[in-house]
Amino acid sequence: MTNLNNNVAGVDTDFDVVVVGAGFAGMYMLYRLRQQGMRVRVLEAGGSVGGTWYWNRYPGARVDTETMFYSYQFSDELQQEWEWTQRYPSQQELHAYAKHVADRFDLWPDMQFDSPVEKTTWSEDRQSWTIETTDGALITSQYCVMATGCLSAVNTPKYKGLEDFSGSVYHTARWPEEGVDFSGLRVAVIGTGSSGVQSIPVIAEQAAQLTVFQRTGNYVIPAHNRALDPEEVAAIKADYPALRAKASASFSGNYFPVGGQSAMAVSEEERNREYESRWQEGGLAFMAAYADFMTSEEANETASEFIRDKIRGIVTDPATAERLAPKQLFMCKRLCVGTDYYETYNRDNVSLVDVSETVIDEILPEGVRVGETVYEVDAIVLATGFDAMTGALKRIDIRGVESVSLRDLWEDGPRAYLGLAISKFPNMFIITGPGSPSVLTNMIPSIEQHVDWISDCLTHMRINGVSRIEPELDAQEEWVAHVNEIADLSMRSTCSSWYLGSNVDGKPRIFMPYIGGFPAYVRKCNEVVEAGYAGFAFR
Ligand code: NA7
Repeated sequence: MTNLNNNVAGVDTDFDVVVVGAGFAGMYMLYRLRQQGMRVRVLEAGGSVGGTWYWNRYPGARVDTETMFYSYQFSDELQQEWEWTQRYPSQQELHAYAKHVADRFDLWPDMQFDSPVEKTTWSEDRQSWTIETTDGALITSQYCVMATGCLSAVNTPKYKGLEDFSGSVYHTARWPEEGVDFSGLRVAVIGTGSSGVQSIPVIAEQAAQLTVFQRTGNYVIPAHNRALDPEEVAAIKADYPALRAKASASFSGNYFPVGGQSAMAVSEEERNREYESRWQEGGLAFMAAYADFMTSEEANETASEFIRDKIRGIVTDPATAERLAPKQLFMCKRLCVGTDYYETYNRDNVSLVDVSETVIDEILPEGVRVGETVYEVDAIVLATGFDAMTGALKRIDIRGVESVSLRDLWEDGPRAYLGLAISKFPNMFIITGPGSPSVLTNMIPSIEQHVDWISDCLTHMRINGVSRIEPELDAQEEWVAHVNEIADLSMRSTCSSWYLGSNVDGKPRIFMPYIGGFPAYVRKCNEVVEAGYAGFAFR
């Protein structure tokens, strides 16, 4: 073990902070900590920066949030100089942006790639973390920041026979860097969440035959992706701080018009005009048309039925249209944004198999068996998503005070104070952890808010000569109770989604993100600081 004998606040460690993950959270954390003069090492499992935008290289992968606002705002020079080309840029463009950020701020020397972290162990004697990578290397650090991402631990269903399939199997979130050529092949796509919705139309254009296996039909709003107009970009850049502040003041941290009234407060004609206008505009703004989609079934049904009607109008085969039409509440699952998604089912080489009741029984060497039918294919694409929010943390063997295991502590669901830190895990922070708004918001502003909070906290500790921080159990339990209580007020917690962990066999059913909105959450974090870091114990 190297020991660089760096003495910070009386603690001998190789580094002041180890950051796990070099996605947008890990990169900005590194930038901030280095500005504070800290010695930092970032450990990243992948081969480059970008996190989500490194791994999700599947055909058609692009962000579903308008990128002029889904981007860093911590550096005005960066946001002024970087030129986005599209309203919803591709994975390649987002990855290029991540690399540009690493170049521009000279982040590379402090980041180590192809270094998955296997274990992190707290030592009360040494007051430091020992972090172990899969190749057995050990480093010590006074603090450990988990920037491991909310949607990074891949969910691969345990289909009987999958390993004996005679063709190739791909997961959308682990796509080969060199790409895949499906020309002339019969392809199965399993899963119709965002990754399936984005990849299906692109794969359909190349494959000889595409069979989509759908367990749940999703609501898909057209993206209407387009090249950004230089005048529009210039206008946003001229007013960036004010527009960013406006976005941060909105419930989801997004920059789009939010309808504050009930869907039932207006006439059917007016409602449908509003839905039509948002459908034509495209994107996630559809979900902000009215305020009560998640509290009134009646309001929800109006939006659901509008979209089902759109599907019936687009898909020419009525039986396929009915299979595609979502049955669950609108917005209960994450809303999808797509390009030619429903239109793709009008192609002669595309068919849809409903596996909601008759499920996929097994994978045979020649294909996918559903009940008595075998669908012969040459390649299988698993667009089956993630073990969201807790998966990336639980896959690391994290040991806190007295060697307590995070996996054991979170067996019945995650418990974290503000989604930022965990009792019994001193000097460890999580960026956008469970119990914070995270995936219900525009992720990059949420990441920046957490990174800023953590950086300020470490500065506070240094100024005050303290070297150990840990949430008090009471404060944590109170926050977790609050997170659950407000989740129960929303219909979002009533159906199956990865927000609740219900996509992963055996995962406890707990609504994991904080549903009270970005502004309320930021206020709470600030109040905690103003009250002298209320709920945290320092030593
Ligand atoms: P999602 O949204 O979790 O979608 C995964 C899809 O895979 C979804 O349709 C699942 O059906 C389906 N799935 C999962 N397991 C199975 C099994 N065993 N059999 C059949 N179908 C299955 O993941 P994505 O990668 O598409 O998107 C994740 C997020 O990334 C997205 O929300 C955006 O925020 C960006 P289910 O709905 O569970 O019935």
